Amino acid sequence: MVESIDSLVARIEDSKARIQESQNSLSGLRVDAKAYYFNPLEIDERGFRFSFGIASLRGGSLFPETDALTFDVKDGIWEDANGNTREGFSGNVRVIRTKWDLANQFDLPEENVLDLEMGIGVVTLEENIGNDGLSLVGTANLAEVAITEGTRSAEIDTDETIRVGTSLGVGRGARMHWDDADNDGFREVGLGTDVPFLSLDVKTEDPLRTVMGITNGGLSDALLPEGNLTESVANGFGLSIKDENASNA
Ligand SMILES: [Ca+2]
Ligand SMILES: [Ca+2]
Repeated sequence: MVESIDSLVARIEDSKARIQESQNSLSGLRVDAKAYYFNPLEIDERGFRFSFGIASLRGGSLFPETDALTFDVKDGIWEDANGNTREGFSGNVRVIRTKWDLANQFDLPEENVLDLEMGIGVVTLEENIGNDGLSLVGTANLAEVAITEGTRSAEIDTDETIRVGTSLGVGRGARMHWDDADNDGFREVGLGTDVPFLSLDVKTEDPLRTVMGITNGGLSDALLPEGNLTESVANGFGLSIKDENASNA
């Protein structure tokens, strides 16, 4: 029996779609794992870097970041695990540190962010700036724990996350954030600080809504109009905070 060209094409298209689907689900699980690694001093036009450790994992679905006895120094220009570029200096020592994706663990709706970070013996020295923000941090913690809660979705233009942590250690830190992690054209801008016993970072796609929420004890959100308020106000002045060229804009 000769199959009609139309049905053959339909079957090929169907197979292609299924292959793409399985590739997408696999790429979501891609894990960069290193064990007993030693990367000796590397010097080139981008700067210098060296790292070694017992175990380092990036990209797992439940534990996207885990380090066991790792030592990492970078100077110059580098790209981080999320594809962001930073320039400056970064030095990290981690006896044990992990991030647990609780939103994934408990099958929360996809837009929810709920991360728990835990570390023992963590030294952080950051003096760098990049496309996603800037960090000026010098901390040494015997133990640290932090929780991040909020939303992150290309379908939402008012995403907000807050990260609150506590630690037993010394040092200070300041951060500025301006990444657009969900590529929806609205940068998640914000500030962060580390002081003894407290670490705090706030990121928002709608700074005006966030500031009004903070100044009104969080009650205003239900009373405010939907959509990105900062953008609405900017539009009133003939301006826009949205990058229409972003891939999910
Ligand atoms: Ca968003
Ligand atoms: Ca965004």
